[in-house]
Amino acid sequence: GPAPEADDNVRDWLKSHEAGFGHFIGGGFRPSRSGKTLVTHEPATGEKLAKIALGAAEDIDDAVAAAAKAQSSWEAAGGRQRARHIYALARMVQRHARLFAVLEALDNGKPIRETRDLDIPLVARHFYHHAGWAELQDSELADHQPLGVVGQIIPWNFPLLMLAWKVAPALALGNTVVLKPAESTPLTALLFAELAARAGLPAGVLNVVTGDGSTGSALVKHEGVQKIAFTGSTDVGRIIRAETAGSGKSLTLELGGKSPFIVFDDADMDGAIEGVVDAIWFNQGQVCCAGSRLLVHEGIHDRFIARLKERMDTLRVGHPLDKAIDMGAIIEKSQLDRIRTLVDKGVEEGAEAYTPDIGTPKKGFFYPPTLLTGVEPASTVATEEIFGPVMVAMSFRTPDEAVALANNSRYGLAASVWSENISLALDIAPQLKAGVVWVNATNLFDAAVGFGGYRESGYGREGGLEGAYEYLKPKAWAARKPRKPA
Ligand code: TXE
Repeated sequence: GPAPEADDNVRDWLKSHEAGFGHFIGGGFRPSRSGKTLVTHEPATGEKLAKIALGAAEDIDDAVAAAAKAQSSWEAAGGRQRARHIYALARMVQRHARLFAVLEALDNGKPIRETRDLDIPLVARHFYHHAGWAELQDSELADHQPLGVVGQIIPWNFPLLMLAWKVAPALALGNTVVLKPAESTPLTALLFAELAARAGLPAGVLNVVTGDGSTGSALVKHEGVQKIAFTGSTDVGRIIRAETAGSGKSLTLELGGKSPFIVFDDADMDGAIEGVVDAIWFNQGQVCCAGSRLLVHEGIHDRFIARLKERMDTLRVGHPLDKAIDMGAIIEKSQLDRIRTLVDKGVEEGAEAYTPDIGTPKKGFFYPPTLLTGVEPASTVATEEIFGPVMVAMSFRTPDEAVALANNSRYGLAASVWSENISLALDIAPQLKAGVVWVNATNLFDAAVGFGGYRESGYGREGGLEGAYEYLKPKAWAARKPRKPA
């Protein structure tokens, strides 16, 4: 393919931090107290990308202290004043959109087309939207109070977007934040912090402590933190739930998924094929709400699968900065190994695997788009989250069977229904156990809509009014009329 676009600005920025990135605490950068560091890699090449600080309990202490110190004035500033800061962050993201988009593509391995057209614009939209909530807080939400210092732990699949989902509502509604980015993708959070300070965000309001699971765990256990908001694996979600139980901390968890993508025999076939591409090959399938279980009506199953394979033959896998590619790199070697193991397991359990003969780069961590057909509903690949570019396909006979298959999961994040018969789609949608149902569409997100799961996909919502309430505590109050003196 064409040579990847070079980006001098991003390379310059990385070069200026060659000695290593610090934690962002109390408005400035500083190394870990222990002096310990971690190295991050570029998924597309496997080469070293940056050196970051490895945070431990004492760094979390510093960050929580800085947030606690900033809390009262941030809260007292009121909604109007906070809204100004949040609007400034939104504009700052837009002004540096290109820098963020290229850095995110390098750090995560996802296509620049996605970071440029989806991730970064959605990040800006989240800050604009939540600036609106800050404005309204003094009136509409006046009977609610901020929680205080909140701890936020985010994953690597949408690094800056997950920051926005968490930081925008928390700050807008008067809380202060200690954020722990994923160990493999901390760079856009660090750039965000650097630019936020320049955009005038008061010191201590947002703190970023980098590190791994042990750093996250120290944040979860810190007594000065009023709430933990976590997005990541279901296993870690379970640990955090246990660790916060009885602590009085609020908790929101956004965990894994195995979302169904249901195609009825009267569906618009071209639309549904493009829907599948978006559902499972967007971001290399590393999407919590990826439509990863394809349920097709038996009457069109074979034709649909044949068409899908033809479409797969046209997908291009390559360097994230190449604008002509559809899929970039997998985040790291361990995830690549996990995907391989699961696909092998699927074949062992009787499924047939299809991968187009399109080639993938030799260097770096790449996996081709893959389709497993003839999958048994109870098999490993039909029930476990693969978190990679692998679709598993099954067929159904009746709408009831489609619903039963769709709900046969311990997860419940999203679902997608394809039919030209709107009464059928509207009959199916409420029966699906999922936090969001898309009809003749997939992966639609907006800052105004609460996102979150049923069952083991977690609880709590991010975005919109429901998401705003997750960062507030309601206050009921009543007073007796003073008695008149006799
Ligand atoms: O997630 P982890 P990993 C799923 C997906 C993937 C699997 C493993 O199936 O294959 O998880 O990915 C921090 N206390 N998802 O290992 O470990 C960690 O440092 C506190 C789905 O990357 O859950 C990182 O910042 N924090 C998901 C964050 O948690 C801890 C997105 C997520 O990492 C911690 C990512 C601990 N004990 C993976 N251990 C989604 N819902 O979108 C780790 N962390």
